[in-house]
Amino acid sequence: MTQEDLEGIARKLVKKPKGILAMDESSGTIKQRFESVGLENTAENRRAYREMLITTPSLGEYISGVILFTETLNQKTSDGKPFVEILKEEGIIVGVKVDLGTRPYPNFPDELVTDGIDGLAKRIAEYTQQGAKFAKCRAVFSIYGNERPTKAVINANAQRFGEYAPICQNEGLVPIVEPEVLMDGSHSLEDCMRVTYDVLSMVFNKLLENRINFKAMILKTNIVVPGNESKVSYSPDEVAEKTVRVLKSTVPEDIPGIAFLSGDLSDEDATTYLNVMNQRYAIELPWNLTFSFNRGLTREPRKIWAQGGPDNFKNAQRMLLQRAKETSLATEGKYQA
Ligand code: 5MM
Repeated sequence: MTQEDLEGIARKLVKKPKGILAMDESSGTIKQRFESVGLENTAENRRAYREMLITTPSLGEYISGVILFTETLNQKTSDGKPFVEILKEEGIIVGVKVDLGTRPYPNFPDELVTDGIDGLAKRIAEYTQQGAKFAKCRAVFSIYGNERPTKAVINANAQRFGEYAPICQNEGLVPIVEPEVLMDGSHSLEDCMRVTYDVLSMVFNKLLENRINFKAMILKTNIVVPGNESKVSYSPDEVAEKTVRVLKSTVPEDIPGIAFLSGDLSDEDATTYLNVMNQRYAIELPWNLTFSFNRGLTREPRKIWAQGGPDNFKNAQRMLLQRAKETSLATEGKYQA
């Protein structure tokens, strides 16, 4: 795969009016999501759930790419068709989560660093054989007053992105770099703004130092919002203005697009904030602003599907398509609640 090929894939992934469906929950995360809808976390339930998402008719109208968990790459529908084939037929680009989760950082209680750089090139060779064209690696940062995240942990995670992204580009995958400032806690909008600025600045310093081709990568990050325990609320205009302000001062112009995660936001808020950013700022921004939601697209479909039966299977797919359509409209600032 040449650098031009990778640049083309990156542009296609963020081209409006489409965005990315992140369905790459690791086994621990999907356990929690299944438990909340009364399902057991078995390998067959995970496969069947992902079959429901992937076989949604016309998904490719709104979705440019899906991020799969590694176990899903090789899986098939109940009647034996490989998931990767179905996605290709819909024109959807296949991606894979390549990080191996997080672990505590020694000497820094309650802070996490991302694992998965060791042996990455070798694993990527398998994933590209299985049809993957892009990768995703995520680091998480939680805010606790002015104490956390520490500079050391921001630096450690940024360094990992600086290693991960060139490996991907050299081995033929477009890297999605996902630094996520978590919503957990009572911090203010200004705290989130400050930390998101610090994190993105350091991440892009490390990427630059490591000679990444910015045209062949995608940034996936959080919208700038207060913590989920904060009592203060802000208008979508304020959220959009703060988010865009941070991005403008940290993200290089060569990046083709920024795909937001939905985090702990409601479906409605996540879609509205993306919509307002595109309505107010799209013209002046060098990158496309789109989505790479997990919860914001799959929360409602999962609840419906968990009730079981063929009608709920179809209704869950209708709900996924509806959420994908609404969020797609938001990439063009045309969403109306
Ligand atoms: C689906 O969750 C993804 C993987 O998380 P774990 O490693 O914890 O299982 C996650 O990276 C996800 O792609 C992003 O956070 C976006 O999801 P949301 O729910 O924030 O839109």
